[in-house]
Amino acid sequence: MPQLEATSATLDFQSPTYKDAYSRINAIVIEGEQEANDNYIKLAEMLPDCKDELLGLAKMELRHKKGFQACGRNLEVEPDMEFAREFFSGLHQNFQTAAAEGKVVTCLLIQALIIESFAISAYNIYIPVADPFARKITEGVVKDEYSHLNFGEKWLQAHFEESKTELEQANRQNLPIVWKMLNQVADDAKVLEMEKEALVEDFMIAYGEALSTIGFTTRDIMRMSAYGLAG
Ligand code: Y39
Ligand code: FE
Ligand code: FE
Ligand code: FE
Repeated sequence: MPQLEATSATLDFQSPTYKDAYSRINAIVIEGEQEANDNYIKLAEMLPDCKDELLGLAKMELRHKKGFQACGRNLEVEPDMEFAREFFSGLHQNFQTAAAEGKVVTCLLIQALIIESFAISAYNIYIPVADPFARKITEGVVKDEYSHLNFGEKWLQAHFEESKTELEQANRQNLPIVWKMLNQVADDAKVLEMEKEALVEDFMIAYGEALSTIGFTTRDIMRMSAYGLAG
């Protein structure tokens, strides 16, 4: 049987179990998009040369947020925003601290590499199992997320030598938080038929490719990817 048919036959988007899991996943995505908006506005202040481009990315994130709010309303799900704020608090705190210290490289790693790679993996894995309304919205959103990742890659590639040490340190500090977040969301994701193994794999492909584009060697990437994996 084709996989898409098998999938839609087993998922009931109106079941209490689905809607309960969706109330947290949908909230995570809404909160993530709002924080991405805030982060690109902050980055626009930190990188005046790229101000217009970054404010453009910030605007896209607000559109994404509105799209995902519509997905929740469509299923008559109330997003659990308190859960979502707690979910993002580690990366949020680290971004705020880095911004206050003027550490633009760390801010770019957190938002434009880590969070964007997380978004790309989650959205690509969600699309085939989403309800038809959310699928349409998410297909439009994921295209934008590649352009956000691309912004970070281009900037960090152009400043690789002077950014390398800070990137390694920021990776070491923030990658373990991502594994923690993935573990925290794994059970709810499974209810939506999104497998944790697939999320991890797609995240590492997007993030590893970005590190390679920026200038890290395969050996560097292997070493950097190992942080927090055990936890
Ligand atoms: O750049 C962006 O738009 C990123 C903020 C959005 C974050 C998406 C985080 C998705 C995690 C969902 C986990 C579901 C299994
Ligand atoms: Fe987005
Ligand atoms: Fe984005
Ligand atoms: Fe790329």
